[in-house]
Amino acid sequence: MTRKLITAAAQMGPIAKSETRADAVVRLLEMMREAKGRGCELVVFTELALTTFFPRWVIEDEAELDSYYETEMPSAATQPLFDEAKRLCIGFYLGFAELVFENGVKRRYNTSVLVNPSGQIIGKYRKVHLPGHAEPQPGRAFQHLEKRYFEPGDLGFPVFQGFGGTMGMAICNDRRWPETYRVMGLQGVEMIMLGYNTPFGHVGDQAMDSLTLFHNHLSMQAGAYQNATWVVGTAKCGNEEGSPMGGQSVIIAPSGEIVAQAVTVEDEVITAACDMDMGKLYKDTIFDFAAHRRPEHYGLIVERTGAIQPD
Ligand code: CDV
Repeated sequence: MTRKLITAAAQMGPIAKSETRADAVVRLLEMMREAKGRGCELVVFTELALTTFFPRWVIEDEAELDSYYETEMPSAATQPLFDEAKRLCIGFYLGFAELVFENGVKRRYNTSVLVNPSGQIIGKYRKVHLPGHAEPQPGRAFQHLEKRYFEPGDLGFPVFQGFGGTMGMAICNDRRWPETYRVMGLQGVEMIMLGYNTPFGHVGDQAMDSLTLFHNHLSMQAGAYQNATWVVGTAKCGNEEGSPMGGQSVIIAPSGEIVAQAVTVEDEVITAACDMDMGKLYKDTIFDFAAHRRPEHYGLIVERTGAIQPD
């Protein structure tokens, strides 16, 4: 019997600065219900799904900055998502800005949680690869100040047992780094869920920026194939406060093939019946890590070429 996980990526159009969390939650609930209506057991929301993408601005006022973060999950504003998930018996991945006090120190993370169909959090991840800058860059229409507003995640890349499989999480820029997938691949991951906010024109080089959507898919398809895992990539997209962001949310099979793709830059639910056993074929053959990976030789090659230092 195959393990089928009917999965949705709930792409989100822009969230205006003036929109409240309650407004965002209403939109997320609508997509959750649509996903359930299409038979889904899991819906993957995006990165920072509750507010506008605030790292595009310099925010000097601490109280204003804090207002973008969640200090508890669920909170009064997000509890309806948990209640509806339980009522509908559907799980979800949700990205949000997290503010915690640890030993009296204020810490900020770009975080996601995995919630099971009983409405319980079964996994938490904090974004490791933070793009952009800590200081505002002159001449940019929009800043990208993730390094200012978050610290790198301190939870590693754990996997979680749930939804009949081995589940992993990543957030946006993580998807460009092979380590993200490989660390979870080495733990036998079968589905990686990730949300992203990818502004066009981020690099400022026209040729590179014109490849934004290509690179989006390239990274996720390679990560899926090379680690024999499903990847669900969910965008926040469209023109948000004047900053255009890429869409093309996707569900990618362990073969590296895209099996569902969004066609708008608005709220849009895409779905796929994911065979969680599909990765096994790849894990048992071309990507049988035990048989074919040679980590003990990687250092030797590095030392001989002198190209880079081994970790
Ligand atoms: N939110 C992100 O991590 N965005 C980055 C952009 C800035 C390059 C991304 O990798 O899509």
